[in-house]
Amino acid sequence: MTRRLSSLHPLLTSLAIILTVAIVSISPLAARATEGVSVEQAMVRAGPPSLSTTAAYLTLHNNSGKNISLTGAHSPAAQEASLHETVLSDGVTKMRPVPRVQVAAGASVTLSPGGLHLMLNGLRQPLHPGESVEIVLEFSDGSTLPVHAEVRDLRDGGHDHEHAHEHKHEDMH
Ligand SMILES: [Cu+2]
Repeated sequence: MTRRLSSLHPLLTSLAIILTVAIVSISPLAARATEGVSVEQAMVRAGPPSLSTTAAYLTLHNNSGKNISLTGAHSPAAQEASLHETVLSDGVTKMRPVPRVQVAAGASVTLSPGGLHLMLNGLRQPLHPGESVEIVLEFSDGSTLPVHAEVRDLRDGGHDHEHAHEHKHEDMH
């Protein structure tokens, strides 16, 4: 897959360090549909209108006989999407880019608050609870899988780590 640096929106300059590591092509791939992989519980975190970055969560089921990896995503709702992981390091919650998330044959992997997630950077419009956001998942075999994620207000359900995570996105330089 060709990886290239797209022009960065000024609001995203603080995320440049992340993006240079975890850049994902924003060009939709003319790829075949993913076979044998299903998605459940796809959701996107709602936020205030000023929010330019948010996270998406979902559960992947690999019903096929082959291992496959989620390698990225794109969405019409955001300028960029990338795979991230929230980790606790020396008592501080940080997030870091993840190049791929393997889903072994017959296995399931959940992207959830406080762990693996999809970052949506450069939101094109505010996301309101109840709306649906299309996210196209990209896999290691070159296939893609479009999913519809429901926008949910997850702020009240988050714990301290997740709040720290949200702030980290805003404060990262
Ligand atoms: Cu993140």
